[in-house]
Amino acid sequence: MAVESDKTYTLFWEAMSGAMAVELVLEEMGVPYRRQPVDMAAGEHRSAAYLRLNPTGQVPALALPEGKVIGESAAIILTLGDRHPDSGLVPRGDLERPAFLRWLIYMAASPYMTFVQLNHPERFLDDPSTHDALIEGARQRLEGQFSALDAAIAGDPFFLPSGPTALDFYAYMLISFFPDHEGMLARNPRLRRLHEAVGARQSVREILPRHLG
Ligand SMILES: N[C@@H](CCC(=O)N[C@@H](CS)C(=O)NCC(=O)O)C(=O)O
Repeated sequence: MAVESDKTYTLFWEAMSGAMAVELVLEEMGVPYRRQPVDMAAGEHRSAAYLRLNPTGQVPALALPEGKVIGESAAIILTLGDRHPDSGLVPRGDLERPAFLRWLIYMAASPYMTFVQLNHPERFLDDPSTHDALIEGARQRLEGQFSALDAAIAGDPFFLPSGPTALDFYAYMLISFFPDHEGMLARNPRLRRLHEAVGARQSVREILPRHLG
C-alpha cells in the first residue's frame, strides 16, 4: 500500500468506519480525492505497509496532496478546515469555533470510543464471561453521551446556528453506528432533526451506498 503522487487527497477508507465523517466533509467541500479501501477484516490495517503510513493501524487516515499522511478523524477534519476555509465547515473566529472544537473532540473521544467497547469487548477484557456486562455498560454510556449531544445542539436543524458544519457530518456518522438508532432518535429530537437534514444532502446520497454495501 502506498500513496500515489498525483496531487490529490487519498482517504484510507473502510465501510462503516470513522472514514465516513471525513468522506462527507471532503464531499461537502467539493475537494477532489480518491478512496483507498483498507480491508480491515483481512487485517490490512495491521500490515507493515499500512503501519508505515499510519502507525496507529487505524482508519481513517488521509494522505495530503504533497504526500504527508495524517491520522485521527478530528485532526483530519481540522486540517481540511485550515486548507479549505471558504467551505465554512470548520468555523473560524471567536463566535462558533470554541463550541465547534469542544463538540468535535467530544464526539471523537467519547461516543466514538464507547462504540469500540460495544463492538469489541474482547479488546478490553480477556474473560468472555465479562463481555455482556461491558457491552451493557457501553450501551448505557452511549445513551448518556447522545443525550449530552442532543442538549448541546444550538442550531436547528444543524448543530451550530450558522448552518452546516463538520459537526453535523460527524454526528451523522455516529448515529449510523448506533444499533437501532430510530429509538435513540425518538428520545433525542434535536439529533433526529439533524439526522434528517444531513440525510437529505447530496453528499450523503453519494456516499451511503458504499457504506451499506
Ligand atoms: N481516534 C481515532 C479512532 C479510529 C478508529 O478507532 N478506527 C477504527 C475503525 S472505525 C479502527 O481503525 N479500528 C482498528 C483498531 O483500532 O485496531 C480517530 O478518531 O480516527
